Amino acid sequence: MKRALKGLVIMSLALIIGIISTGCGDKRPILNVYNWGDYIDPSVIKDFEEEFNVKVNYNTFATNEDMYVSLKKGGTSYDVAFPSDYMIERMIDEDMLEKINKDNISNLNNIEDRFLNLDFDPNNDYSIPYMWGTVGIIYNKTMVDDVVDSWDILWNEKYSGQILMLDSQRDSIAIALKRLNYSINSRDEKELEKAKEELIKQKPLVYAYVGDEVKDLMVGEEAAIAVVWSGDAVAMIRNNNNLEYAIPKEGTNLWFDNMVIPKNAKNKEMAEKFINFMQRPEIAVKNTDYIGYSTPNFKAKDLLPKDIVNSKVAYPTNEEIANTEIFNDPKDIIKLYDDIWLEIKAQR
Ligand code: N2P
Repeated sequence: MKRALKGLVIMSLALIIGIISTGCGDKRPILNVYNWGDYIDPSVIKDFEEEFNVKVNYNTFATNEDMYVSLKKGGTSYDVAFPSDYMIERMIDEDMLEKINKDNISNLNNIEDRFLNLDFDPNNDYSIPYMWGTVGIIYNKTMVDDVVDSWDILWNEKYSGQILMLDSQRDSIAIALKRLNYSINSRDEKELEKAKEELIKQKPLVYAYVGDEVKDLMVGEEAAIAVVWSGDAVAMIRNNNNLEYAIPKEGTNLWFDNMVIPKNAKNKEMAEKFINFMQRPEIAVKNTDYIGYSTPNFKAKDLLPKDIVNSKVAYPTNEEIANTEIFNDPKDIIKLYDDIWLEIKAQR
């Protein structure tokens, strides 16, 4: 009797372990995707899972630097990630990316030429465009009575406690550099030091350094001015028409977020299917419409409502982005950037 009971316990345990290890009977292959927060229409993940009979494990990050650190640490091996230009450059240099077989990305034909073969990945061997945009200032017209055409407004004491900055080292340092009329890719220690001092000086005026929360704070009129990525500005203006977006006259950053396959990906074939899926016109439209960001996909653009395509925030003219710079990887001076950021964040 005792023996029979023991056998039963062992058998049930084995069964339970079996069920847990196969994910409650879920035999679908897994695709691990690592993207920015608020950067996809969740129904697109479902659509992909259903069509390809795969389970998508979806995780998010807030900045390129966070994404880089977690990929370097290993832990989860991701099949698809969404870094920006300068971070792609770095990841290629550090041999962190798989080459993409472009024969499997037929929807690359839907991408406008100006988003292809950019310096950070000259043949798109490692990355396929997802979204693009600018960095600018969003402000509430009922709370700001100055003309917003310069980064200076972020240092205006009149708005003390009502200013939101991006919790992103590269973007914040770039703003301070631009305001001083330096390049956002400055490698000059003195220039970088000055940018740091300016951000430290500004800190008492700053309500908070924020990520995706910026949208709720600005829509809810809890702050007057914020530094944002253009797509978030589109999303915010949709929900509060007191808000307006401006690209400062000193110039700004023009950025490109692409999809990549990290080196230790376990499901490269499915990763390429996912990347290609994301650039199907109707899928790109879903994402663009949901998140507010700008698509590089001209076939998707044709399907978008006219007011979005004509939005100067999402689709600025060449003239409006003439005074922009694309980030480069700081390479050997990355530690200087990291140290500057740590020092700024440590200030009270
Ligand atoms: C979305 C983040 C957008 C990424 N929350 C800008 N590069």
